[in-house]
Amino acid sequence: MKPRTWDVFCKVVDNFGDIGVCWRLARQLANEHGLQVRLWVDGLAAFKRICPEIEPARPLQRCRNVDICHWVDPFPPVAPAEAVVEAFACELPESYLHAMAECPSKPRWINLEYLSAERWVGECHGLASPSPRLPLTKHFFFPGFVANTGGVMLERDLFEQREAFQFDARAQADFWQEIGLAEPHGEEIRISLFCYPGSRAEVLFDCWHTQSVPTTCLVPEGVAGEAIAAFFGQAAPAVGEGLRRGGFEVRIIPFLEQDRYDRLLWACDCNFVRGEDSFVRAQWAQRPMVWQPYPQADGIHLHKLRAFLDLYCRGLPVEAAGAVRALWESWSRGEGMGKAWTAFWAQQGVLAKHAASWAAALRVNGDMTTRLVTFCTDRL
Ligand code: TRH
Repeated sequence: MKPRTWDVFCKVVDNFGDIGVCWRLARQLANEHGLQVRLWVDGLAAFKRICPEIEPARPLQRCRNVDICHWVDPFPPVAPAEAVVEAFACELPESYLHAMAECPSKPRWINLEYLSAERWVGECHGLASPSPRLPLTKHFFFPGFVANTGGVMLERDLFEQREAFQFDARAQADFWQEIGLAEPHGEEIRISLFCYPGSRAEVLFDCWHTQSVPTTCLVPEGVAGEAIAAFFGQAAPAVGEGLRRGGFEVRIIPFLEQDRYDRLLWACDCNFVRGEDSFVRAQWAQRPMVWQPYPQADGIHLHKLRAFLDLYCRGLPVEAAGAVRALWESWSRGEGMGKAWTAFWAQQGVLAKHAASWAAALRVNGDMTTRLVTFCTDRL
């Protein structure tokens, strides 16, 4: 039977990916599947960055049909939901686990894992892990890009919304105005940049400044500060302001609400994204993209990068595939991006077409949230 009540547990470790993924999942469960959802979050301030309606001082609030609960210690005595999602092994509160164990009909317990294109993911997706001390079994749910994984999140109407936006010049002009920019003029290229600290984006800035077409780089507030200082010799300006050198400009834009961030990705000619959720959103945007995985010790992130590249570059002509690999690798390693960008952008047309066919193929794989609901209903 389909579980009707859901508890999603999220610990904000660092950055925005944990809450970004959990918020998207919670909204989909509530609004597309009509389920009753509580989202337990320990960091409401980070949450507010991607959803401005959140009031960090309120321990309980309802937003977009989801009950948002501040996850505090000690954890309050609550009746567990019929399905429990523990995001990224965040460890459920002990008292909640015991309450789960006491339920006559045990809740379906899912550990939602990190997204990866590595092959082992398919082998581990769906595996059961019985608790050594309680009569409960946790199941691992792995998002991924191929059929034997849990897929990636895709809202029901996302393709239609994106298409309507990308074919509507007025909607795009309105969006640019909302974030304080005029419409792009002539051949101008707009690039969004969401990267990790220490990314050496100044090397790219140098390259964009010497290319013949005017280029505007849109940087969310708080991102790439060191690179801006290194290139312009001064600190990043305030939101809404920019720094210019020749035909190249860096513009600081506000950190956008999650759905508006999608619009930014849809509106730009190329998107630099990172981590997990922005990475997936850039794929749905169907524009040339550059991904930077979350940096991990011993270069583990480079294995993840290559595993995805192996999938993503299938079907691309050799030269374009080489250009994608070279830029993505050099961006993650922090060297050689200048030369790599030129070769990458020379393939712009091919990459734009490929972005659309990649998204179409990924869509066939199905939406992760729907697959999670089906998994909990049919398999557990
Ligand atoms: O912030 P991230 O680096 O998160 C990372 C990854 O998830 C990584 O896998 C994880 O290990 C680490 O956190 C702890 O990047 P990510 O995943 O792209 O998450 C960013 C979220 O912020 C995403 O939901 C999009 C959202 N966002 C906005 O809503 N508005 C914005 O303006 C921007 C730039 C991002």
